[in-house]
Amino acid sequence: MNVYLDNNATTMVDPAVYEAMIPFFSEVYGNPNSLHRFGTQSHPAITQAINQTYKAIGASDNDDIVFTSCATEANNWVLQSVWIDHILHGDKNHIVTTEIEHPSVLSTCKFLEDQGVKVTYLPVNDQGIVEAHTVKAFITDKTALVSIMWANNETGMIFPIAEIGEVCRQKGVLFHTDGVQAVGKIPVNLQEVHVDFMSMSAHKFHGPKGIGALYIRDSQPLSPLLHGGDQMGGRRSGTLNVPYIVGMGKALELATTDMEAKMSAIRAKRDRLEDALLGTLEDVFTVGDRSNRTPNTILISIRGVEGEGMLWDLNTALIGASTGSACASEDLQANSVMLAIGADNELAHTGIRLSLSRFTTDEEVDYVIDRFTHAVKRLRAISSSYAIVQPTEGGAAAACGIHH
Ligand code: C6P
Repeated sequence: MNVYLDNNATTMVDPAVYEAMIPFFSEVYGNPNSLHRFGTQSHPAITQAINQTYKAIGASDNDDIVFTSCATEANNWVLQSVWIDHILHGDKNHIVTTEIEHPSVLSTCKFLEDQGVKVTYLPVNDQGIVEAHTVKAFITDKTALVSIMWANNETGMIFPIAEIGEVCRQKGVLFHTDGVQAVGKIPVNLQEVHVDFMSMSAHKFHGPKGIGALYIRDSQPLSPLLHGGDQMGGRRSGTLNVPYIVGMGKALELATTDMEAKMSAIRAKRDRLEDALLGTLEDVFTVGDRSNRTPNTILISIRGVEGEGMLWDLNTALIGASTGSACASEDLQANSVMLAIGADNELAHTGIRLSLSRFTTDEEVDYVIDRFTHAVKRLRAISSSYAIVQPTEGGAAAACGIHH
């Protein structure tokens, strides 16, 4: 049996999404900016995708949604353009973010620090999130932007975005959230929370890779990152990627229709898997209270078992998982999110991220419980260190908010 449990890295394209995209490769292929019918033919499908996207995230008519090549582009765009508009050409000099953002935010912040911007990287608490009062304490009259993810890609922990948005609104500071791991997994309604900018990526919710979007509240000005032919109302130049835009709209519609039922089904499988692993194995810990986690995610630590060794055994059993974010999977560093939460170095080398999707079956969950348990026992049996590595009473596991 092949089991894919790395859905926070990327997802399978839903067959219905693929079907919807096909005509726009070889039948309706005109440039949507052309005035002839080959170009204008695609307009209804683009409009439909835009409407599907607005509806899925609760955007209103005054807001803009601009399609990008990915969330990395959307994150770069917000941070770099706020720097240009409000720091280079304004009187601000400060950005607030967290220690555990995706590298597309953290590396851009490092780049901006090199340009002289002051960046505050807020530490996370033992649940791997930042509370609104902490954000409030670090906002100054020089703060141009707060950028905080909606849900973390490694732990699945959900940040209090409504409260943080309210703090930013009261303080008059722009608020960007990286919504990549939230959109399509948990309800996102931008009429109910105050967010100025939100990044999304279609391949995280069964859409194609290579398409994302930036939501912009109330048509706020934001200098473009890509200058050129003034597509998307001048916000992002470049010929529209019609098949992928159609795919993103369809994927969002599918993910958010009957969302509660879809989420409950995934959550039930995730909880069964988590309970079985925690119930069967000694010295294993999962990160964060699961009532505040995206319903598909488990980050599990296994004392005495290196994450990479575990991945190898799982891969041999045809199970795809990860030690954390896919873009950090080629180094053998400790999991930086676990370290930020307070895990010790040894524990932070043992994290395995299991992320399910609506296509994960009960049979697959049973198979993973069996093979995972087998792999842990095998690796511990050949480990020279496991026998002497024992958790201390109320020690690292409790201190880092890792739940047993
Ligand atoms: N995280 C993971 O394994 P792109 O690649 O641009 O579509 O999405 C980037 C991105 C931005 N923000 C968050 C919170 C993300 O999780 C990701 C992608 C993958 O966790 C690949 S590194």
